[in-house]
Amino acid sequence: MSFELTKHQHTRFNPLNGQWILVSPHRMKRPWSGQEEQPQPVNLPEFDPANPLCPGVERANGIKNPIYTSTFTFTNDFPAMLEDVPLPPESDDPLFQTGGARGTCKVICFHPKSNKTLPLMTPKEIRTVIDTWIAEYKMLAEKYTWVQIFENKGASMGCSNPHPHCQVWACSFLPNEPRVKDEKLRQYYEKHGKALLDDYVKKEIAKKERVIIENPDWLVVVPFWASWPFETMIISRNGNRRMSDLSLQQINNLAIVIKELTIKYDNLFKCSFPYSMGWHGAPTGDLASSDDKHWTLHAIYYPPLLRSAFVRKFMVGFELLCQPQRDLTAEQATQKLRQLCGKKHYSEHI
Ligand code: H2U
Repeated sequence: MSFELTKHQHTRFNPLNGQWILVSPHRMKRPWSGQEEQPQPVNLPEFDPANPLCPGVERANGIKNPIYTSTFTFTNDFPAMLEDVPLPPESDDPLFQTGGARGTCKVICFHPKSNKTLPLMTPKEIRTVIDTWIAEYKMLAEKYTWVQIFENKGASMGCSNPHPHCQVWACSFLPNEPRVKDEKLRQYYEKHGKALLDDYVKKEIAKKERVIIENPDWLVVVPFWASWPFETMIISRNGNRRMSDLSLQQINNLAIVIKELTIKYDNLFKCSFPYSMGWHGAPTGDLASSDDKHWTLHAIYYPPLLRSAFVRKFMVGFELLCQPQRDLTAEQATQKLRQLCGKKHYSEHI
């Protein structure tokens, strides 16, 4: 019996974090359940006077939002990090180490209407969101080592408010994920003289097995090492290292890619597809001037759904105690996402 990637169990290496995942394709009774979803209508009102993210509504801190007509950014009223706080004393006990943590947290509303999500917005409106990301990023990058732009979409991903929005957390330290990624990317560059993700993009374009969308500026793939069933990455094809490097054309093409990918996601199970997504690029602040040739700007989407709008994957048991495991291979997930329409949202048919 000879080995087949989509048939036989194996492990795959994630070069971005040095971790392995277990792939068990034989557990898929059939390559795809073929289950037809009942479309999930989105019944949110355009405006909810009780929603503190809506235009003109008073937030928890008593401040009234402006009647905004595009994006709107404010400092989170319940920030996980404050700018000016005392630092903990240094400890020489290896078992009770602490570190300083200063930062700020912001909320960016994408649109004045509560019933809009990125796939339902126009490319021009999405461009404005990207412009806002870049503006916030540039501002915070001057002071902070890491600026994390992220969107939690859907209650199942911990999103506390249905109004379309994302968050930006900027901090004085390099958090775990980017710290390990920085190390791995640097080691690869030192060994091969090229950026890992630049090489990866070239290889994925040649192989075609995991490509969902490509244009001259961006590549969307289900990464070879994906652990969530429909995990994807949007990777810069032009060696950008940070959000702040993007040209007008790259921003325009990114808006198109985000719309297409999120329409595909929504069309997969005919629901407003939940996910946690965010951008990773070279560190900033005190690390901005250090060597960053090993970095390539990219976004990662981690969606929890597995089989339907209601059946999600949990990272528990073996995954929590040992390593992530998946049944559906990255290639099967790619096929499914690739063949879905990325132009027309399912709700247009309801
Ligand atoms: P999430 O839905 O991803 O939790 O983001 C909403 C954020 O909005 C959340 O972090 C903030 C919450 O702290 N928020 C305010 O800052 N002020 C409010 O009046 C309500 C919500």
